[in-house]
Amino acid sequence: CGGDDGDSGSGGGDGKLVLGFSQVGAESGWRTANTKSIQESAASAGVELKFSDAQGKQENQIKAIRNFITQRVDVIAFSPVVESGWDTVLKEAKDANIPVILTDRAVDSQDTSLYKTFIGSDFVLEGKKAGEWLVKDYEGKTDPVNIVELQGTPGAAPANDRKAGFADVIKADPKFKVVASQTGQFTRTDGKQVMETFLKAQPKIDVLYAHNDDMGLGAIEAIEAAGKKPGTDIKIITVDAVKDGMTALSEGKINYIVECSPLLGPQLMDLAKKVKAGETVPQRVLTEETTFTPEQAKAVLAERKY
Ligand code: GYE
Repeated sequence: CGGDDGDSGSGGGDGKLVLGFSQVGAESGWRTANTKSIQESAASAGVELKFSDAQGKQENQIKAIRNFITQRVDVIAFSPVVESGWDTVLKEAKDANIPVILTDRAVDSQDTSLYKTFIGSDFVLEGKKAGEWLVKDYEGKTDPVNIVELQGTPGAAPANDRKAGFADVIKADPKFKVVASQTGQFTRTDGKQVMETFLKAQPKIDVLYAHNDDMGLGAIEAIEAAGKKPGTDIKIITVDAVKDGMTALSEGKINYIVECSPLLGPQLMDLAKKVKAGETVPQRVLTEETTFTPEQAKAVLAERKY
């Protein structure tokens, strides 16, 4: 059906909505739960999902998006591995009349007409919540508090924003010092390795702030191997609240987790259908989230699905 330019996709032969989705990879428990949510809700919403795993590489995502354009899927959704560098391929999708939904992570494109909507968390707010817990925990104390930070993937929205939100809150009190901050790529392996180097290089670490549970869990192994008690000798704050993180929290090895929900599938299918039908959708759809202390983790652990 080449030659026509008006239609926004060929659709499935059986009238099913065809959704092309480019996922970041499988770097964390969060990501695994997110993939499962998207696959399961596509199946139950009767959406034909073309799923592509970018293995952490932007170039793979750009290729996948171009393939979706060639295949003329109805809607393209993706979770951008980094924030920058999307204008060209998004313009190609727009020119092909294929609507794009940003899922989980943002892009920094100035032209917001390049995508229909963005569904996901407020990562700055998550960083702020992490900082606020810390400020409260050290209330009334004056000694310096040495913090090490494990950042997510360089250039990714959740890494940039969780760092910024946290820094913004703790800067109000000069006793808080981030003495080391490095990427742990959102993975357990890197979290462990970078924490090992922090422990060797830093004479005194009071707090670890990890941008996700997996890096925190890797760091716990390094802390224990160094003969220290995670959660006691070094306080630990993480983001996500996946089951393994919540288990460590309930055991007192993590002190506080800021929740980031990976269960975006049902809302994504809903938005994809609306966008395909030409309905207007909000530019921004925010995920609802909470925070957990060890006591709260214990109370919900049994029912935690991911
Ligand atoms: O926090 C982290 C994952 O983009 C919100 O990516 C997501 C983040 C999540 O690897 O665990």
